[in-house]
Amino acid sequence: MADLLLVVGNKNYSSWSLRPWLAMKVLGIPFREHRIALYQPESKRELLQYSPAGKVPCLVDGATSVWDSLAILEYLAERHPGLWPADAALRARARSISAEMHSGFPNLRQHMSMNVRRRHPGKGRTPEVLAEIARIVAIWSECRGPFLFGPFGAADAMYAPVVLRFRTYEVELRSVCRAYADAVLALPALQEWMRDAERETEVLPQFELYV
Ligand SMILES: N[C@@H](CCC(=O)N[C@@H](CS)C(=O)NCC(=O)O)C(=O)O
Repeated sequence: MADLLLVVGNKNYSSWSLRPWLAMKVLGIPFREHRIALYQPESKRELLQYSPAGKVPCLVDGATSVWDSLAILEYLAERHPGLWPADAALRARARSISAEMHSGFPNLRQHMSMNVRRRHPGKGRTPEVLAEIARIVAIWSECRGPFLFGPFGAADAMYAPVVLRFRTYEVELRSVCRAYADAVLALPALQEWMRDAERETEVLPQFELYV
């Protein structure tokens, strides 16, 4: 895995891209990154050069392409065991909440889309969103500290975009959940991602929900 290439989208908006990017940065896995500005006339053609799904993120390891954020984390975990907890029961829970995040929370995605540069306090709080936030609070309430299962791992990478959504929409958190979100926000790698997002100039109207 000497020459990994991670293809990502706009850092302001691409919640899926953030997951493997953050995991690789925090674990110190060397990689080159290639950013594709999404939803431009040439974007799809370029995406398809890397990923048969035509989406980011995509990890290229020599002749092997791995697409879809959870599959990339699993691919990395085969070589970096620290991404999942060593204990089998904890590993099962970490995988369960990661899969739950991967396939669930449609209302949160729709009404609180990731937008690092913006602040929309109080927006997006439909009853369905509030129910999904309550489920996330329940998951985070079992945080072992400083991250969900102690050291930073794949489950934290999966939930990092939610930490950024809660920042944008100023979702109030208390005690252990606040401490968890703050620990994720304080990661130098996440700070780097946020700085990169601030510097981007593309504005994608479909993700600018409340302007
Ligand atoms: N389930 C996929 C979702 C990937 C996805 O939807 N990526 C979006 C950006 S965040 C994308 O590439 N959209 C570009 C397009 O569909 O043209 C994953 O986990 O990686």
